[in-house]
Amino acid sequence: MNQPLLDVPRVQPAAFPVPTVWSPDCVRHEPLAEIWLGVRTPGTEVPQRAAAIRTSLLSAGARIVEATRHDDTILDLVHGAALLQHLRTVYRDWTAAGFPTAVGADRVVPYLFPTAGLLGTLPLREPAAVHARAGRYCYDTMTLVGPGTWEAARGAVDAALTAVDMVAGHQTRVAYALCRPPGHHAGRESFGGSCYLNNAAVAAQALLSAGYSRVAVIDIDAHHGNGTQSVFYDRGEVFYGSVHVDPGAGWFPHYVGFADERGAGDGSGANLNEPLQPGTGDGHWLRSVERLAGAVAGFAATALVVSLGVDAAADDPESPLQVTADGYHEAGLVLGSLGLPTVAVQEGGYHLGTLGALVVATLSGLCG
Ligand code: SP5
Ligand code: ZN
Repeated sequence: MNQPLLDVPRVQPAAFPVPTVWSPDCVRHEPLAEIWLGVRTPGTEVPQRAAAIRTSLLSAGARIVEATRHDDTILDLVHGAALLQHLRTVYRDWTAAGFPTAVGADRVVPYLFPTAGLLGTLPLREPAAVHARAGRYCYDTMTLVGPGTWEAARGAVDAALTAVDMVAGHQTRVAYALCRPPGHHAGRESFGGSCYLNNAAVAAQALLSAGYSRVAVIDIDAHHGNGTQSVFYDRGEVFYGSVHVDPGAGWFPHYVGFADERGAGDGSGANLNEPLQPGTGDGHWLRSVERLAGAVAGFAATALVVSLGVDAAADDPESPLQVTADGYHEAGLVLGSLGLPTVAVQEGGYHLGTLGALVVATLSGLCG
């Protein structure tokens, strides 16, 4: 009776119905910084993000499954061999060239970009210098490469592929891949926006390869997923829909994510963007999510990938949207009511104090 608190029986949380897949390699990526307007600022896409999400899911009673290693078959269908080779080797080559010691550059950062304006009609040559190669695939100065970046990005891909295995194997209708680094800004042969390999595109491709003939990717990250859009833009079997802060109002990715981008060729009509004004909260944001869900139904998708970024939340430092945890839960319910086999993939979300609860709120809606 001296320590009555110890006698209180431990209440086991109700089992959380969405399994979480994760790879311990995902915390090996430590970008340390972002070069923002030429200034070295602290990184926002930090390893603690994954730990915070994991902690919230564990307290909610989620089962955590370790990702299994997958070969490159699906990855090679999404990304070009040259980008993969670059990401695998650039930090080693950068270090061998002496940049960490000679100039104090402990991470790979580009200084020159081979834009169309630089090249005109001339061919894009492979540069001899690794510091030139740094800008060959990376399109911004915010997405640094360090010693564990490749292993983490590859581990995130394994997590997405393992989540697809669980859904395609009918072990669960909804699975969640706790991917880090995020992926939706990475294109077939390009990367940026804190993304290296496109986990959601890999999940969509894996679902196609598993026999789901029409796959939808719905992206509720605060930013437009320009990488995912570009991977599937001219393909008719994958629908991409996104709700995000309007790039036309001055927000990343600035050049892509407008409402008139509807797909091309075989993919005409299979792309839908819902750009929203800064300051938008639950009401209008959820109307956009509902329009996206309606489009998924109209597309007759047989499987769904959710690019689950929680940076549209009001507390988030990286976006001006004002969505609440209830809003995220509602979005989960709207997408969950489609009843499709679903793989949710973690994208952005940077407020360490709330992002775990936002993920839990969304997933608990998704599974109905
Ligand atoms: C996956 C994802 O959410 N990527 C977000 C990429 C947007 N980054 C734009 C950065 C804009 C400036 N932020 C200032 C941060 C200073 N450290
Ligand atoms: Zn984002």
